[in-house]
Amino acid sequence: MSFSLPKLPYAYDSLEPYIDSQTMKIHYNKHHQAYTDKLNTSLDGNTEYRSKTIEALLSNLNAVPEPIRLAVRNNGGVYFNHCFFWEIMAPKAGGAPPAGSAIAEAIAKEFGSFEAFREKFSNAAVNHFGSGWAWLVLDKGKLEVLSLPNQDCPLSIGKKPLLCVDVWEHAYYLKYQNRRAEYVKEFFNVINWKKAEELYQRARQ
Ligand code: MN3
Repeated sequence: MSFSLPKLPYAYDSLEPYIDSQTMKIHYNKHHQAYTDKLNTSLDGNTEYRSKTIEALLSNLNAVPEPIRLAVRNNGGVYFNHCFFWEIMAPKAGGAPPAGSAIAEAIAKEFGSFEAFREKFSNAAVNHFGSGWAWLVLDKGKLEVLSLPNQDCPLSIGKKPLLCVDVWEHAYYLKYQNRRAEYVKEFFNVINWKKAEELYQRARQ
């Protein structure tokens, strides 16, 4: 058993023009593949951990032997984050979550409106210093927007991920160069709210 690159749920060019085909190809085939390989390598001496789910590993890092804990946190976190990121985007998606959906109602309740949420999430992504990710998570039944540095994953701090955007430069530089704010604005055109709704329904149980 080992961790493998998940199947991309759409074609490389299907998130155009918001996420370009070349970025998708490199991000998925090169970056995510390399993270997957590193995760497996970091478990070479502890192969029993390869049969656990990545969620189980990241949710309980203290159960991972100390000598490989940091490597699992980093390589496992970045492996999971990318698996999650591909799923939370979709072609012909984006906009606001469907009216009446549980996540739409929760967003309105927590942030006041979808627009207020969009602003908060976008600010978290744009203003995050250096590499990392912005997230919408469920924490003890409450929605929260946060950003985490580098490879860190909300599962490792007890929060349930519902949405994320990768703000490492490799995620946007080919198309947007230094214009992270424009990338984040366009990201809203590819958010898979159907998936986010499924995750929210599961997370709040
Ligand atoms: Mn990335």
